[in-house]
Amino acid sequence: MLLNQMRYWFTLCFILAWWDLGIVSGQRPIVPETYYTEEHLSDLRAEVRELFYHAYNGYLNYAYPLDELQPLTCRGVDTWGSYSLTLIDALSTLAVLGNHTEFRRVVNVLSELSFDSDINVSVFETNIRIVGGLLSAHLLSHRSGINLEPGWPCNGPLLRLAEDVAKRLLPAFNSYTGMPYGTVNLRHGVPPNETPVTCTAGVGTFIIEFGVLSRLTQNPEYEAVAMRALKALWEHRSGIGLVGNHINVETGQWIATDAGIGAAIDSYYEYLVKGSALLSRPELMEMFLHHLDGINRYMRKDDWYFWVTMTKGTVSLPVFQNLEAYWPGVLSTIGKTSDAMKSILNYHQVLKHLGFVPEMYDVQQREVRPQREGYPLRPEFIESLMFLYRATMDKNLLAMGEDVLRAIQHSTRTPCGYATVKDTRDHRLEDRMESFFLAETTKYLFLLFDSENFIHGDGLSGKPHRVASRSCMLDTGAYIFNTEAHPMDAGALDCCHGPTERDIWQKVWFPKESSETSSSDSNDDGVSSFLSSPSIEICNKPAWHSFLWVKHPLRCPASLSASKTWTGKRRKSSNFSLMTCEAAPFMQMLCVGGEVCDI
Ligand code: DMJ
Repeated sequence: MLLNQMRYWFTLCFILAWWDLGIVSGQRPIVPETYYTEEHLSDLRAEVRELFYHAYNGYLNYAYPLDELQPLTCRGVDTWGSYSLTLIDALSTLAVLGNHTEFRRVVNVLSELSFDSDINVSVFETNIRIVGGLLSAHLLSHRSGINLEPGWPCNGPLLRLAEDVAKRLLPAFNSYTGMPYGTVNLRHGVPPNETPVTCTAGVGTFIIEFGVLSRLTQNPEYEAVAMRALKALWEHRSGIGLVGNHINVETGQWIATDAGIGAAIDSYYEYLVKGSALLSRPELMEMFLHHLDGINRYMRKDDWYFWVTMTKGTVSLPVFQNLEAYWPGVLSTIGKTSDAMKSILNYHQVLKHLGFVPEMYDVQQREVRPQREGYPLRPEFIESLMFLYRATMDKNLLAMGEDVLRAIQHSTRTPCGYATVKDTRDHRLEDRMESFFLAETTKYLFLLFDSENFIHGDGLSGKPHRVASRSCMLDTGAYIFNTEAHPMDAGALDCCHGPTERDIWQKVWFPKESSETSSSDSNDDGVSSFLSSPSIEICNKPAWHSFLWVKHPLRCPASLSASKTWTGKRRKSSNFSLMTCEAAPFMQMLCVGGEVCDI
């Protein structure tokens, strides 16, 4: 009996150790190296392609021009804004799939679209899905054979459309703190009686879209409002480096103080990392790393991330949310692949248990949380698989991706599309197909199985492009995905003059005055005093250069370039590296794109 028990424990320990060594290090995979041959992968790509078109055609046939398809009743419905949302959200996926004919057709259709409507919309959703979708399509349009306007990518019809929408969102940022309200009316601005309470992600998820807009159009306003909102959030972080999940944008008071990495906060963290790389802003990466310390210290338990109180860090909710599953993807892009792998294995256990990752899973009880048992076809888990696979090439990640594909095909397919799972315990369906299914879930699935896709360029080659006297390099693989999976080619930002750093910060600090003052009359003293405020350092001081080579150094106002302005809460150790060597493959792509280089 004792011997049997010992044998059992010995075998179990052996299996666990093997599992840990094999999968976590990526050296001895469970999936044999011979599996996932090119032929197999080609079949998987064909299957994802078919899946995409089944849903896309279902939308066109039954729902367009309304926002979304109702896949059980085969009808359409307006959800987020009455602006043909799914069509715009799906556009960059058409480019990734290489369907240039349909891409061109949709671009033509969009030229008729007007956003001058008397409707209230979510500032966050409109930004990530519509502004992000249009900007990404604008930057990808050179691939589709569209006749480009002279001066592209610094102008063009999709850019103008994106700017038109962004302009309609700008009134939301006119709050006392600079953090945006959650809703605007596309014609009349912030509705009277709008609540001043916005979620953290709703404040901190603009720098990618608004940064790209400013760099392409030379109008500093967009990047400035996004930076101002980020700065305000940062200044309201707790003493242990965490942020809550809802804040009053007029007073700066936290209204919901639970801190996590998921719902209502998620893309704030994502945008610090991606915004830093896309726009060569190391200060955003430093902010992220500061938060990461707090997250690892207080939230991380056995590679799950629990909700904790933002000031004390005590666990308030020991759950895993589907929306948290983007986190291993973010960790992969900064080189923390081992941490990423451990969490993805946890999440995969949930998938194996229920078939899908539910909205909320109680880690201690090992069951779904009541009221949060659905799966609305979200992308986060597959998104992380894709990023982690690019970083490790561990074929177990392909197998996990195939698990997702099988589950979607088996349980959610309907005669005209794919439907939300209402309850992951019995796979009952509900009549909704969110637009992110075509923007993100299908795109990440395809990209997971398509190593040769142009998106995965290795940074060693690109397509030179010239606009007037400026030259830039396109299509190097330096693609940064916004949180709706719309890829932005970082190299394209170098094609346009963009505003100066001074113009941007002038606007951040003097939003009202600067709209009436040209940058040449700028007030040096004012800007300088802001730059030296004890919050974030916005210029690239020597300390940064020792970690990171920035090909185009951040444009500090000349008067400040020699000054030492850092007085904020700096990490004690000065020898940490912003981009670890493990992150080099990812950063290399940005390097050729003219962005951040690895060290
Ligand atoms: C998408 O709209 C975005 O990925 C957002 O960041 C979170 N929610 C959905 C997908 O789940």
